[in-house]
Amino acid sequence: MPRITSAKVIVTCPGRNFVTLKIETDDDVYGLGDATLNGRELSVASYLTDHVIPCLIGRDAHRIEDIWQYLYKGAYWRRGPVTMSAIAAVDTALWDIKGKIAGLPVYQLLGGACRDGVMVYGHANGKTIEETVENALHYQQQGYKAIRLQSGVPGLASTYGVSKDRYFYEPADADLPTENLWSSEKYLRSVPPLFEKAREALGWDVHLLHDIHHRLTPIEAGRLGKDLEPYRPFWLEDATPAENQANFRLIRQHTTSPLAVGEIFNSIWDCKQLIEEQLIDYIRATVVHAGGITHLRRIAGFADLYNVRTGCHGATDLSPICMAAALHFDLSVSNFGVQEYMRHTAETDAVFPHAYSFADGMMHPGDAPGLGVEIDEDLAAKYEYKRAYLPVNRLEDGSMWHW
Ligand code: CS2
Ligand code: MG
Repeated sequence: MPRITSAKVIVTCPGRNFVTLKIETDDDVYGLGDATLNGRELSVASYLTDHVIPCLIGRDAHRIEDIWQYLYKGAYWRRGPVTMSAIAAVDTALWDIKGKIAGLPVYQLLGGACRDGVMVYGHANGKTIEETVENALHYQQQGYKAIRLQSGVPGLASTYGVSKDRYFYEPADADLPTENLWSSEKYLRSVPPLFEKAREALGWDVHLLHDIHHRLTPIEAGRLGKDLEPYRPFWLEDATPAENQANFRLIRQHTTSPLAVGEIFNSIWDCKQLIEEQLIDYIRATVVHAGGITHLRRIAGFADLYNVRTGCHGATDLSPICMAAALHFDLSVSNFGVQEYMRHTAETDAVFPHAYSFADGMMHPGDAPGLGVEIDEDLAAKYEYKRAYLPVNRLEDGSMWHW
């Protein structure tokens, strides 16, 4: 058996912060797992270094399920983003090890490919509707079959999802949170014309997505969903905060626009009611924040019973290791829907050389044994951790709002 001999956490900042767990075995095989929690990175690094790594030494690296249960049940304190990101990092690294020892890409261990490639969606955005539509046309020309549309809101200085740079969107933008102003009224007026213009320019053979980023009340979300129905959105994401899962009943009663939620979920319990009452169509939980490949498969298996498909989060704060793990999962899971793909910068890709590839709107994890991602530790060491926070959001009267 491959015995775990050592493990360490690597924190690096090639343009943005990433936390990586590296587990080594006496077989000379090592595995990598992403442990990045945007804006709270060092808490997961400490959780791993101070509390998890000492418990791993000497264990059989092949016992993935048992180690998952050991870390989840054994801590007594269950769930939460820090705990679940740490467990995810261990789990991901162990799948990487198992694949390398077997000489197989991880998707083969998960049952093999059940599709030829993974449909991904890209992010088109702009300050105005015209700019966003123009940007979306570029994505369409590059072969994307699914495109997310986010546009500036007239009367608001800035909004979620609109980048300063044309192709790279990085929300964690300052060493203390910047403050944004928000108006749901202004926003609600701006989205239907965006979709109208986008359909005119892009036609109907492309999926169009939109992220509300938790900013509406359920009844407002119901109205937006209804207003967008003529443009057939692929999904409306994070329409309203989901701590109270029953809130989605109200949205569902008012619209047939498909709903996606869950990038901040970290366990099956965060979406149990949403799935079992069929209040959503896509579950956005992903490898790093929802307990690794092992737990994500459990969520997907449960979702499959209710015709809910997967749509893993894939923003730039999820490292290439998470991206690779998600692609192995996506390729092998029966109820796959779509995968988010926000390209990393060249600096990040150089630190994490990887086997996954993009062509014609589809991605593939590649056939290297394990996950097919490396970390260049010398290069990683050159980029020191730099505190960076997501912005906060206030209404125009100064009240705190959901970002
Ligand atoms: C997002 C993210 O990709 C998305 O849909 O909502 O950009 C999200 O804001 C960040 O991942 C937060 O860390
Ligand atoms: Mg989102």
